[in-house]
Amino acid sequence: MAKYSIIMVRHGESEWNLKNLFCGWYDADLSAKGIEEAKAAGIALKNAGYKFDIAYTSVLTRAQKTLCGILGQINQNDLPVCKSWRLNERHYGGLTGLNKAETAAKYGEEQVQIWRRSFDIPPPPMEEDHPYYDVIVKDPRYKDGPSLAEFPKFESLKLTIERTLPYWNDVIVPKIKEGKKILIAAHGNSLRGIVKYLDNMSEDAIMKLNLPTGIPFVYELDENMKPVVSLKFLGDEETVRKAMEAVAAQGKAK
Ligand code: DG2
Repeated sequence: MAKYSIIMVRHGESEWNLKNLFCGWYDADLSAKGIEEAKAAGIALKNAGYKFDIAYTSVLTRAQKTLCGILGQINQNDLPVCKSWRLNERHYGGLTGLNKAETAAKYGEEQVQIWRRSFDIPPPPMEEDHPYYDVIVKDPRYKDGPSLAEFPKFESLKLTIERTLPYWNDVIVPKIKEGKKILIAAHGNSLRGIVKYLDNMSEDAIMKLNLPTGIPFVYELDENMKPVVSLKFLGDEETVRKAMEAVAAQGKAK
């Protein structure tokens, strides 16, 4: 029997999703469509009657603005919000800023699929001469962590999960168990990590999961935090299916 329920949402479309660029820890803003997706997510939550006690998000603008857009719609602008780099997108390393379709044309769709969706094969590292190295590593939002020693130069999904799960287990789960109603606005891959963990998905199964932008999904959990309902999107099936396919297709050479 379900004891708890939690809502998660991948941010709305970002400027870099729109341009089809590997984004990772680069702080891309929401696109105009992304702002609308955030509002629509808020309206869907409002229509379903959701209210929250705490929200969690990453330190990246696209997730935070999505959260704000949602909170505006559900009249909860004053909701306590906790931000952590542990909910950031996976770090796309040396691929950051490259166009996904051009990268597929250059290295092959199969290689791009490995970089995007394999469980433990990371992208190439972001070297110090990378055009976005300084803007990311020296960003003051990371003054409280990660330390320079633990600052990622790249992340596979496995590595992403290793830094996201402690936050899930040590910070979010205790609040769920207190009975708090929780909303998480984060990223395609940090959320895929949580989904893989909750549903105990195989490495193969998680490869096939592409989370759409801006469509909230529900998990209902039993008293042992095991899912009773998994990945139930607040959107019609056809729209969700098409949105997932569009994300998968971003790695095609065109
Ligand atoms: C995308 C995910 O991250 O890309 O970093 O490019 O969720 O923050 O838009 P998000 C990125 P894929 O893993 O789907 O290629």
